[in-house]
Amino acid sequence: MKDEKLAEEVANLLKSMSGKTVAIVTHVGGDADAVGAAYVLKRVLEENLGCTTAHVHIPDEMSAQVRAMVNYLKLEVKSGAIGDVDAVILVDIGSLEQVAEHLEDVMKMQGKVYIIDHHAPPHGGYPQGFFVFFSESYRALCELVMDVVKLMGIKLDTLEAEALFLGIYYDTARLSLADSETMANICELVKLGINPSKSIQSVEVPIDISERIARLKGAMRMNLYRAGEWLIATSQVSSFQTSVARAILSLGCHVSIVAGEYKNGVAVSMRSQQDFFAKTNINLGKDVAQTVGARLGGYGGGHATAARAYCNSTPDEVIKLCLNLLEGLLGERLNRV
Ligand SMILES: [Mn+2]
Repeated sequence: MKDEKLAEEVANLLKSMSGKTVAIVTHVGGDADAVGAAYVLKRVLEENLGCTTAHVHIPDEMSAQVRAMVNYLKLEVKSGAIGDVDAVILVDIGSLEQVAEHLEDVMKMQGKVYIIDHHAPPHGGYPQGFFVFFSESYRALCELVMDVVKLMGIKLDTLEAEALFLGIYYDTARLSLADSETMANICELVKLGINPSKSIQSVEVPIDISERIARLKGAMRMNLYRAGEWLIATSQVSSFQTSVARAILSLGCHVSIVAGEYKNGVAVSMRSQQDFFAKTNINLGKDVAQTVGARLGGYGGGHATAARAYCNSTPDEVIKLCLNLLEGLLGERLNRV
């Protein structure tokens, strides 16, 4: 186990929910990892631990893939307010702003808010009265949930195993970041009766035409910079920034930064290659997204090679700051290619 002490603490937390009503809240829009973890936690709480009810909330809008996974699992997602519950569990959250429309409700619950995560807490930490259970040694939160379930001696059914598999599969970039322990966990899930290709097919949805256009426009509008051996590409699109950042990275740059208007401000998504992080130790979540969000009147966070920030600014300004930060971190000037 990557962090047995943490898994034990989470197990004890879940056991303490017996007889209570719980709201489980994912980050904005959810993703396979957040949904997989929320689904299994809900099932374990309700079926095994005597929790009265555990409602799952996914703030804001679900992507087509998240919706497909929710439907496949037949997971009931509560719309509307969190309401009157005994405890709130935030999963895979990264930063408090990720609860979006539920922020006010969550702040009112201080003392009864529990965060189960594999993201580092934001710079300033979480407010008083929030209990944080996290370890960055887990690539996917679903892997921590798997350890917790194992410690409690609970046997997963096939659909629960599939939910964890999907979370681990996508949060490890389709297993490309999986270590030997993760693969051993996958084997255990397979023994529970899952069929990986069937699970994956059930949540893979064809890319929507507007997302295709965003990716291609993003490529057309690209600016390219070089610092020594590193190539950094930037672009602007008015939607699908994350999808575009991923697409541009796959073209061959080491870092991609894609910004665009979002609600009343700007969203910026960034991605980097694993070897860029390995050699430079630049963590996009901690070193770039958090700083950009904080300096430009918003917030940001994420992982070493995948991060996002929301800012009160313009796309040009946001990209400029990202490039300045990278220049400083690399200690080398960026030149236009
Ligand atoms: Mn995750």
